[in-house]
Amino acid sequence: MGNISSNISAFQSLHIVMLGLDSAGKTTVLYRLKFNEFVNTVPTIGFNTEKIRLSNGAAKGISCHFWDVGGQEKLRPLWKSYSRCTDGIIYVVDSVDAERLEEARTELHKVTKFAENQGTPLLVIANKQDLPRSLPVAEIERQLALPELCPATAYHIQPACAIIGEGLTEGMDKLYEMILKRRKSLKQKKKRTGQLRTAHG
Ligand SMILES: Nc1nc2c(ncn2[C@@H]2O[C@H](COP(=O)(O)OP(=O)(O)OP(=O)(O)O)[C@@H](O)[C@H]2O)c(=O)[nH]1
Ligand SMILES: [Mg+2]
Repeated sequence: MGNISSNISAFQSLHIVMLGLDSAGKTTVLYRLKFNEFVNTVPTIGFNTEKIRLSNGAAKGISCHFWDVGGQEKLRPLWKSYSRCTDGIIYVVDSVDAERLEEARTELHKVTKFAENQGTPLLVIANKQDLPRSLPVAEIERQLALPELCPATAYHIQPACAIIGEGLTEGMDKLYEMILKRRKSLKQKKKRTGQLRTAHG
């Protein structure tokens, strides 16, 4: 792929929305990426937003504008508007909370079905992998029914521990890769449509 950061201008920010049930670890991920250290959080009422220049991995130097929306049930109706026209969606899951995986699946499938989100690349973070009873990613992938998502939605599931930041660089690299791929294919599609229009006068 060459120098990955040359594909998106250093001045252009990617718009990323972070969703997931309450207590999954979204805000912990956000501040881990921002400060590269653990920050104690309180439940998010509304949203947090941060502009972050990624400092590691293949996406190093890329600027991202993150929107971290609260996951409590009463806040979930907000998810739709926050996920409109984003470059990527991060969906954080608590890998220990087996009882709420079905709820997490229902909410995730709702989000990816909004017309605006069809085809928006999805990074699922299987968080809290440091805890002894955490489920393996393959099991989480199955329980979230990720293979049943709309075929246009590229996804990657990443095991992680937001407390120490493990897995976050790999996850962001994959998301960035999927975003670039989607941009390229949308550009080619636009070009082909333009050529067809010219050919048919
Ligand atoms: N053991 C462990 N705990 C974590 C991890 N990530 C987050 N937590 C803890 O999980 C709790 C909830 O984390 P938050 O980041 O506030 O969760 P959230 O998804 O933002 O929750 P809402 O704002 O309510 O939607 C906090 O006590 C975090 O310290 C992790 O990787 N491992
Ligand atoms: Mg939060």
